[in-house]
Amino acid sequence: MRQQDMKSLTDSLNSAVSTLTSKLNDTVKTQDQKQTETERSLDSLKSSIQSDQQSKQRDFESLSRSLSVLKSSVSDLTSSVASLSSKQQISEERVMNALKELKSNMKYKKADVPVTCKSAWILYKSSCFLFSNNKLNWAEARDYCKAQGALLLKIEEDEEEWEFLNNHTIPEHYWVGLTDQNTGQWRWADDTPYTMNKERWAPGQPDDWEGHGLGEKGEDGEDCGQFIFTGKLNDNHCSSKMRFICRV
Ligand SMILES: [Ca+2]
Ligand SMILES: [Ca+2]
Repeated sequence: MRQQDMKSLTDSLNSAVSTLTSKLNDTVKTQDQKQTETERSLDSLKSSIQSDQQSKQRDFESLSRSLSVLKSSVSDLTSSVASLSSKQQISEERVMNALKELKSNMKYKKADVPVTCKSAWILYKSSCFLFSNNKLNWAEARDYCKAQGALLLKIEEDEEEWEFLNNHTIPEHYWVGLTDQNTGQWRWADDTPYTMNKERWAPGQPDDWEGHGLGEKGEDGEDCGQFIFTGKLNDNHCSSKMRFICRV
């Protein structure tokens, strides 16, 4: 090869290398630019994502706070409702108690209505008693009480009442509403049967004694009940005149 040709080839090669180098440089530059752009874009995206996340976090926190406030409100409301319900229950109980008391009072007053006794009559356990000063035979005494809208004394089986009667009769004699005149069986003046209780009678009574000679033929016995001075019962002749007890 000739020298001139060599030089020309070298120049041509050099030029080609230079062109290639320049192109390579351009390519690298472009690549760098692209990379930079990509990095920027990535940064921007990151920042955007970060910002979005932060915003979401803020939203979440705000929402959490709202929820907490709401929970507290619901709790307050529940407690208020419970308190109100309890108060209502207390009110209802009070009303019911007041009503019960009122009913009981009304009942008590109703049971207590016949409390007034005519003058000279004595109130005892919702009955009125008249211990007479005048003396009548048994039938007259029975009729007198009846005319007063009352009954010749019928005695309840009640120890306290027995004491009350004793306190007002001893040591006087009083007719009570007992007779065996018509049937031979002891009965009250309202014709209800009497259940014998010997403890209430004087010893040995009733004895239907005939020795006093008060009766007419066949009527000598004793068929009417009385309190004697000891406060015990005795059968006496019905024509005897003595005090008596009416009850209404
Ligand atoms: Ca008799
Ligand atoms: Ca007798």
